[in-house]
Amino acid sequence: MKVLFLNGPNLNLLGQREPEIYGSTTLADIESIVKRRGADQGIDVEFRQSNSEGELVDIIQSAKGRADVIVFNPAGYTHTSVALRDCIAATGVPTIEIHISNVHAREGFRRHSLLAPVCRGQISGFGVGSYLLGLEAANIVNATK
Ligand code: CA2
Repeated sequence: MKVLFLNGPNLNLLGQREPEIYGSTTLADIESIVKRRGADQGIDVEFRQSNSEGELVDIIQSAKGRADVIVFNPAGYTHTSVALRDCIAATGVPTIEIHISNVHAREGFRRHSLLAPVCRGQISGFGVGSYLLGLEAANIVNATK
C-alpha cells in the first residue's frame, strides 16, 4: 500500500510558532515518525507540503493511480476550498482529513469543513498522533476499498 500524506499552508511552520496550539514537533519530525511506523507495517509513505492551493490540486490529481489513500491535513483550506473539495471528489482517491488541533473546540469558522463530506472520515485533536491515527485509518480504508 502507498499512502500520500499531504499538508497544506503554513504547516511548514510547525514547531516554530504557536506551540501551545500545534506543539513543538516540526513537520520533518512528523514525517520521520510516520515513515518509521509505515516501514514497520510495510507501507510506503510519501510526505508532501504546499502553501499553494493550485499545487495541492495538482498533487491530488497526480495521486490517482499512484497512491492508494491520501491522508490530508488541508490546514486553512479546510474551511474555504471548493477547488480542493471538487478535486478530491473528481479524482476518487480515498482521502482522510486530519487535524493536529481539535477544530471543534476552537473558533466557530474552524468547525466547518468544506472537505469532510468528500472524505472517508475526519481525525482531529490528537496532536502528532492525528498523523499516526491517519495511518491506521488508511489501513482500514485500504482493506475495505
Ligand atoms: O489543527 C490543524 O491541523 C489545522 O489544520 C491547522 C491549520 C488551521 O487553519 C486548521 O483550522 C486546523 C493551521 C496550520 C498553520 O500551522 C501553523 C503552524 C505553526 C505556526 C502557525 C501556524
